[in-house]
Amino acid sequence: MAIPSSAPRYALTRAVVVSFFLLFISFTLLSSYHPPFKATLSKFSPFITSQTPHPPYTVAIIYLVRLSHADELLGSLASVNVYLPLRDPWPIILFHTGDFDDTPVQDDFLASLREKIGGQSNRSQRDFSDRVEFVKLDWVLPEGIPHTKEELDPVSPSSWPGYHHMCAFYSTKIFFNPRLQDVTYYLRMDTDSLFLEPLCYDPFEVMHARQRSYGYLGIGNDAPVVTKGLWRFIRDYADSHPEVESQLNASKTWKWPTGDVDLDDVPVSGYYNNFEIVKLEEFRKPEVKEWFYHLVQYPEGFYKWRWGDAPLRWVTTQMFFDMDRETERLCGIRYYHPYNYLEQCECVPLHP
Ligand SMILES: Nc1nc2c(ncn2[C@@H]2O[C@H](COP(=O)(O)OP(=O)(O)O)[C@@H](O)[C@H]2O)c(=O)[nH]1
Ligand SMILES: *[C@@H]1O[C@H](CO)[C@@H](O)[C@H](O)[C@H]1NC(C)=O
Ligand SMILES: *[C@@H]1O[C@H](CO)[C@@H](O)[C@H](O)[C@H]1NC(C)=O
Ligand SMILES: [Mg+2]
Repeated sequence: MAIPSSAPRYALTRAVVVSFFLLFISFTLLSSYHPPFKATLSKFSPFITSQTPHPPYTVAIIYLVRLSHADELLGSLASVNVYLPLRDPWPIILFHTGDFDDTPVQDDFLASLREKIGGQSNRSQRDFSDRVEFVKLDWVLPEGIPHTKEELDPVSPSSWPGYHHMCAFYSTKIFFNPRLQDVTYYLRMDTDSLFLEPLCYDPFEVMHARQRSYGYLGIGNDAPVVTKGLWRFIRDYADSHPEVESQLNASKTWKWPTGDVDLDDVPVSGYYNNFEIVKLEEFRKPEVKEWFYHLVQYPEGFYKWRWGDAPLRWVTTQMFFDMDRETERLCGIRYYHPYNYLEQCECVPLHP
């Protein structure tokens, strides 16, 4: 297995093999796990009339949430409610790590949401708040790395381990979450993501009509301080996977660092994936899974070096997708998230 040359040797312990194996088992279990998604959908049957046949895909709007950021989340949800025109009332899934576990906490939050978006609305439509689901995640530090901050000495220690868990979750685990098993597309939002104006199309209809695998708003890059070792890790993977290397070679938008540079000074591009639309099955293909296995076999990547989900999403799409045919820059979405610099492009309706 190729790992960055600077990597401490304790990465390759038995424990890592064990956690790799557990992940493999959980991936395998997924094929036999059927979450109650059909049942959930039927909740919305008032919507599905003969005029609106069921679309050939399913959708979930997903957030990773914290009770401490509930107000921010309410604002974001309210913007989804008013500005996102969706042909169906898709579920809104709030992934949390325990702080939303108690029913009174959930009920309080939903009451605040109803208050925020105008209370009980027109009963011809199911309330927005009825579409909200809470799904608990169990975050445990992987084996093979020290479990204390002092010993591990992570980059960005003040946000460790929550932020680092978040990066690992969105980079690899999300695609295999049991709740998303039967979901075709997810839309991710952050609690600090906001839609600012109505959108002139349903973005899932666009993804479906154009057969896209990944929808995004813009591209930036992470600071080199949080991508230490990542270029070398990618280089090693390409060296041992010729099909990945030729895909990268063929991409017009992929640029290997050139010249006499310290790789750790070269930024890695990244989608501003605090908004993203993902066609899940495309990220579950065997060759993509193999890349994810490789990442989780090197837990220092997320937990010590704080590699982010934004650059990793960029690298993953570049490695496995035809960027022209499978990714879509979604235009006309007026959107705000701190520190994202989005160039606007015009909103063109899908069926003008
Ligand atoms: N449960 C939980 N969620 C987190 C944690 N850190 C970040 N998140 C969530 O992950 C998403 C991205 O985090 P955010 O702070 O917005 O990161 P940024 O966009 O990179 O500045 C947000 O929806 C946060 O609510 C954490 O420690 N625990
Ligand atoms: C309820 O929705 C229907 C159909 O969209 C609309 O005609 C009606 O005016 C709405 N009523 C209220 C009270 O908002
Ligand atoms: C990719 O490009 C590099 C540099 O041009 C070349 O050395 C390498 O052989 C190419 N690899 C594949 C698999 O096409
Ligand atoms: Mg954010």
